[in-house]
Amino acid sequence: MLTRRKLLGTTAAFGAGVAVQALLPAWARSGVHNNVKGLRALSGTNFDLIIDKTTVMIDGRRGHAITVNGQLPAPLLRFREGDEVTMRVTNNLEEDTSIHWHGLLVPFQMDGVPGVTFPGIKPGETFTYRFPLKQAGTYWYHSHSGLQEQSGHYGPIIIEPKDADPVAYDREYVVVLSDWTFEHPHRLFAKLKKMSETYNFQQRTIGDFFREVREEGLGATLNDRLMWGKMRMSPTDISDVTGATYTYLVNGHGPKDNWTALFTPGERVRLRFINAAAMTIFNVRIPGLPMTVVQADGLNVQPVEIDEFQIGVAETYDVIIHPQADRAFTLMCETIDRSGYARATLAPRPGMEAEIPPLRPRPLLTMKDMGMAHDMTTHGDMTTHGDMSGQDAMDHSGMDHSGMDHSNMGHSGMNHAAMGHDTMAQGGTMQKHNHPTGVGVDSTAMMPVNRLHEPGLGLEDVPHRALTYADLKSLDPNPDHRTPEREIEIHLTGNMERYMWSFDGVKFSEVTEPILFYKDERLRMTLVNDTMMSHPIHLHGMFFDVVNGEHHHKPRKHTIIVKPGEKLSVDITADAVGDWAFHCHLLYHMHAGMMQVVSVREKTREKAQ
Ligand SMILES: [Cu+2]
Repeated sequence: MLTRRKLLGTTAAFGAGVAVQALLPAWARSGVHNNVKGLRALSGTNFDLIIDKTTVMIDGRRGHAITVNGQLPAPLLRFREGDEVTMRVTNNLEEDTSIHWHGLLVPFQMDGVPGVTFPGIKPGETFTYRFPLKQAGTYWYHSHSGLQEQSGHYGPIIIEPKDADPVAYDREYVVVLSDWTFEHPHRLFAKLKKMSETYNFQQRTIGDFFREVREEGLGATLNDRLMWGKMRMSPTDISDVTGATYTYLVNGHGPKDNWTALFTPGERVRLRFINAAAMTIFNVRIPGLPMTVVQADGLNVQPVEIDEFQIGVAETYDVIIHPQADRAFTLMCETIDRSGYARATLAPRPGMEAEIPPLRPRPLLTMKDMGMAHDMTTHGDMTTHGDMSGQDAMDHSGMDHSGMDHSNMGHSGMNHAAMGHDTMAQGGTMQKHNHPTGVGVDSTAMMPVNRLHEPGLGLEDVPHRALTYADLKSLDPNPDHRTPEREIEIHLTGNMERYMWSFDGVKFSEVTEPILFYKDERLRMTLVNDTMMSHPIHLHGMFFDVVNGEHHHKPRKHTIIVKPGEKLSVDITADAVGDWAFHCHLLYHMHAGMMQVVSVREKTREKAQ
């Protein structure tokens, strides 16, 4: 067994540099001129995984990680569809741990969420997971205990298809994106609680103010500032943990470490992107090289060629690239708030590098991100604007929606035709909020819109093709074509300033009942994002069929980003009896309460009670 003492001994004997390469799983080592296939990834049906504390080097700095078999990221597990696998997980930490198999359809007792599906793995204990593999594709695994995921407890999974792979490629690499901090995650969380904008150093400056006054006029600029000030929000508040503390990693390598993947010009290379970050949404591009998306969240999609995509925390995308030139390319993974980047290199030979594009200007939030679909900031009629900031109508927390006088809002004076109401797929009227709106809810979206046809915050105006959820169509027809019998609406809520996060205004520790699904029913879940942040929402045990059109090739996902001010729907077939975690995959949002339990029960039994 690999103990911590032995690892430290290794470090002392060989020096940090050598030991660090040795700590990395073979597939994550830099410049290995080989396929992932055939390397020392763990494969087969029986696995021993040891959770321990390990010293790691990130961009030349020493840090303390929680690792699996001493590795950051954890070993690549290579399974085969149809096999039954057994994983013996031993906890060498001084605290409880767990492993959740993200996106895998397993019996709920094997799902690995402490307090929901099992008690967790105590220090010194070994827990045996055993389940059949019902699916193929790219997935990952991570701790569901405390904040361990932030410290390195995550790794990739590839499940080989039982039948021929519809995707042709000559070589493949796993690209695990993550965010690393040298701070202790609990300290980081405490700081967020104390002041949510601790890490938001990208405030607008007085220079910005005068530039805006020049462009927009003094009245409009002041009104805009007043409105943001009144709401106690900042339009630069895109991520609540930023590059101020994070180093962004590709396969455990910081930007300076520059993880390099080799190719021979003319080859078709499959890149399996996994966003294993705790808090970071990335925008991924390879300047000079188009990418063809072939898989999303483990399931094949109809190929779509793009130049950039946004990947939410916990999502996966497989892309094919076809580099012809004998030159290096930069794999550029810019954070959504543009406060930093993860970077790797694709090259014909080790040691080659390509230019790193500069970070693009940070995006600013708009009124649309507040669920004000009219996007009033872009309207010339600033009297409406002024009216709104001049009354307490903007104080959402204290607002009585039922009694709201719409004429005060200046709707009558608005040019509705010019506002793109046709895009309001589900939200043509004022949004209802039938949930508690106490101190934990500092805003509610009044006019949320469907934004599935938008590529994600900050990518609206890029001069190239950026992937949208509306572009995704599953390769196979959806297994269940039934029209949903029932719709449930769930609001993503929060109070940014107090760092409170919840569903329907109730944080997880105060939830009294699970969300009930009935066995084998087809239901529609509509998500309304009342906050100004993008939340990657994840349901365990079942896939979401993303309602991006009235066809039978809806993309099936385990995680979906709900954009600020967005209202979107997913259809679900409740075929997995048990209790399932349902949460925002931003780690500190989940930790603060943006989590619930979905309970799938037999309807007859429920009625009998
Ligand atoms: Cu969230």
